[in-house]
Amino acid sequence: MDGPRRAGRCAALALLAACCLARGGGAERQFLNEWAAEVPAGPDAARAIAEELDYDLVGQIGSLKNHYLFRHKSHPRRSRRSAIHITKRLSDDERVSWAEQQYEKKRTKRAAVTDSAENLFNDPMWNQQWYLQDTRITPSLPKLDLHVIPVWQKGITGRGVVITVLDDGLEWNHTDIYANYDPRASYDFNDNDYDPFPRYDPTNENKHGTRCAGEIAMQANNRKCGVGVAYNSKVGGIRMLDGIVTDAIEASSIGFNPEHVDIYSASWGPNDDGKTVEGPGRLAQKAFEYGIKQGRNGKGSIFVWASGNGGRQGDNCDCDGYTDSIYTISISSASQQGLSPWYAEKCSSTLATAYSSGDYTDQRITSADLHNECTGTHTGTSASAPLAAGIFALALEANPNLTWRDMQHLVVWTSEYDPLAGNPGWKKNGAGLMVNSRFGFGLLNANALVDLADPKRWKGVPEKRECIVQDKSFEPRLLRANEEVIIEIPTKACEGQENSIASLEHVQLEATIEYSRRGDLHVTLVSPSGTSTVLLAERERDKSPNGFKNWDFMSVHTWGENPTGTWVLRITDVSKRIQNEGRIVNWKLILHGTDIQPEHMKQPRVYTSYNAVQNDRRGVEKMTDLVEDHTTQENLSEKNKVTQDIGSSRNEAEDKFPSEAMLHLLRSAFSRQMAQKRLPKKTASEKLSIPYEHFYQALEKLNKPSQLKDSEESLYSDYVDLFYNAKPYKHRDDRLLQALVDIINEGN
Ligand SMILES: *[C@@H]1O[C@H](CO)[C@@H](O)[C@H](O)[C@H]1NC(C)=O
Ligand SMILES: *[C@@H]1O[C@H](CO)[C@@H](O)[C@H](O)[C@H]1NC(C)=O
Ligand SMILES: *[C@@H]1O[C@H](CO)[C@@H](O)[C@H](O)[C@H]1NC(C)=O
Ligand SMILES: [Ca+2]
Ligand SMILES: [Ca+2]
Ligand SMILES: [Ca+2]
Ligand SMILES: [Ca+2]
Repeated sequence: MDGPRRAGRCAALALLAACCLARGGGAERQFLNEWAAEVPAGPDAARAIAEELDYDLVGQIGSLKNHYLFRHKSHPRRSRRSAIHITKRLSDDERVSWAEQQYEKKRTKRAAVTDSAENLFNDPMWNQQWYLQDTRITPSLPKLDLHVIPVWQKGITGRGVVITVLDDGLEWNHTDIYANYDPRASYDFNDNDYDPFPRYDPTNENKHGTRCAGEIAMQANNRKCGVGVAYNSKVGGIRMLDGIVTDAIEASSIGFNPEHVDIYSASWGPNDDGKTVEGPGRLAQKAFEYGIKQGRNGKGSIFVWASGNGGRQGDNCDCDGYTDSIYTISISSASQQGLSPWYAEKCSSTLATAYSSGDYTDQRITSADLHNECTGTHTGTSASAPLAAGIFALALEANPNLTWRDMQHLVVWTSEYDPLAGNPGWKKNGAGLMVNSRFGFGLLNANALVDLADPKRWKGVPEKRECIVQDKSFEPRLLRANEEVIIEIPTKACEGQENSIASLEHVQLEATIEYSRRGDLHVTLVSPSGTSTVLLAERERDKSPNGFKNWDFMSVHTWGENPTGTWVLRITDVSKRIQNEGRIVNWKLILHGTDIQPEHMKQPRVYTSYNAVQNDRRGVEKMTDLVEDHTTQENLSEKNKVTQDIGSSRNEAEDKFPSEAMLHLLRSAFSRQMAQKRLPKKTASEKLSIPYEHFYQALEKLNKPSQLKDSEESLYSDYVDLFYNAKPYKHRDDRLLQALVDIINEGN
């Protein structure tokens, strides 16, 4: 009788699969090997009972006098049936006035009720927007979102703020976007007209811009798709990726109508193939500088940039001059599980993180889609940057006077370490800030950011200064494999000059390095406070002999530190390729910051548990948590065992050939993205004819590089090269995963 009612409720809440799965067998109880009993004679009697009847005495229950918890020594820890005979034996004892076996109390119900945001909007996909309102009720998932709802509840929804998406066009008449569409923030640089409407084609190649814009500004409460982060902001589209991209087109897009546009969101950049080193050309660089100086009537344009999806290709965003720029707020991704996804790139210029897709079982991002449709499968760092842009729009509504540097300081000071604490690579810098090359300063917290931006609270940061540290007598130094070059850089940070710096923002190392194999170089910089930052990490695929020519390696990891003292630059090559050689020709250290500490930094940053205030169910669901984690782990370890077995027992014959599933997977995924004639075989329209379980296995393997056979690795590599050669593709969505998701969706 309980079952149908619950089922009905599930449907009503549109929590569907997750809900009904979690409810499992409905009314079935899980009994524990614990009994509560009232023993009026007190603790000595309770101890005696425990002894005689084969229990451990756990102790008094809270502050309830004469109530004790007993744990049975031989009864199973959990069972579906109550142990009536044990209960009877206990309650029949004359020293016991009452006894009851303990069972697990489902807390999901209460949790669902306390999800007050659930019915905030009538948009059909609202309940899938887990990164805005956490609807997850699987206890093994952390309870997290971007804390946007509390901002909306203050009436801040992006009103009066203009954002434009630099991409492949915008389907502006989409009924979930149209009301917020701003023609003055829109242009088509591919066709040179004022209409950024995307070019339709059979593969819907140009869906990307519309999806990104939807994340920001989908209308709320219109019974269509979902809800944008800044659902009352104005959004435009710059069509610039659907054609030949030139420096001039980039510059025109970056510098489009900067008095009118507040925020530019870009989810593209140089190829994420793991071997490209490229930054903005002369014009694009000037456009950035112009926007920073003149945009928003001198307060500076806000440029939001996706940090890149080349993780699987061993790429690092330190070789991408757009995300590496001090003018862009570079955003990386975290999965629903609070983990760094497989496509994410590491580098020291990433400022913060927003949610996006992860493994294929993780939920993805909801948005508007081409042909007036909706999607629940937007992926990659592409999907993270627009969420950040939406959050910045909320901050600008709260305080339109924020400068581009105010925004970066706000991000640094309010992003959260706690929800991503389970990942490796965190360090505390000399200013007490937690930072990680995967996530920058952590997960964006919209509520904290907007609160701190409040004009009553935010004083604005002091004027920016720049101090350049050089060694005029430096002679080029030789670099070799298995050796390291250490350069000590003592500085007083321009003390006594008008550009002296006491509190750091960005640090750039501009260097020219010649080397026979660029991808083998590793560069670290240690600050006077002892913060060690990787400015360049190895890239296996980068065999280029071209080195770096006046490249700016940028780091935000020493933000807030005092730069006075000795910096240590260390260049190494641990590849064991002894033929490698080259030299560091020149370098300079560029310190950006302020002469006095910004007001908000005078008290140290206090890190609290991310969900201490809202959404915290960890206490409530502790018991269920344990159980869930237990099963999950068991299953995981079983899975691992299986994989390991396969791994260790694989023979040489197997090693030579990639699995059939892998082959199909690569062909199917890449065929849609490449010119058909360039494919290795006639596979373009080949139907996926492998069982789904194999398909998923292949996908899983691909996501975990360590499980790939050498032959599969090189096959993947060949496909990636073909892919990038066919068309320098600048989109920052996770092309492979996106293609696979599309295949699966079509299959169903
Ligand atoms: C949007 O414009 C396109 C191109 O003119 C048209 O085909 C489509 O029907 C329009 N969509 C809506 C929802 O009006
Ligand atoms: C923004 O700055 C202007 C000029 O300094 C001031 O008049 C205005 O009140 C400020 N607005 C807010 C919201 O602080
Ligand atoms: C985990 O394993 C248990 C026991 O082998 C099984 O009953 C359960 O369905 C599995 N759960 C999942 C999610 O696969
Ligand atoms: Ca056009
Ligand atoms: Ca909507
Ligand atoms: Ca990249
Ligand atoms: Ca940047």
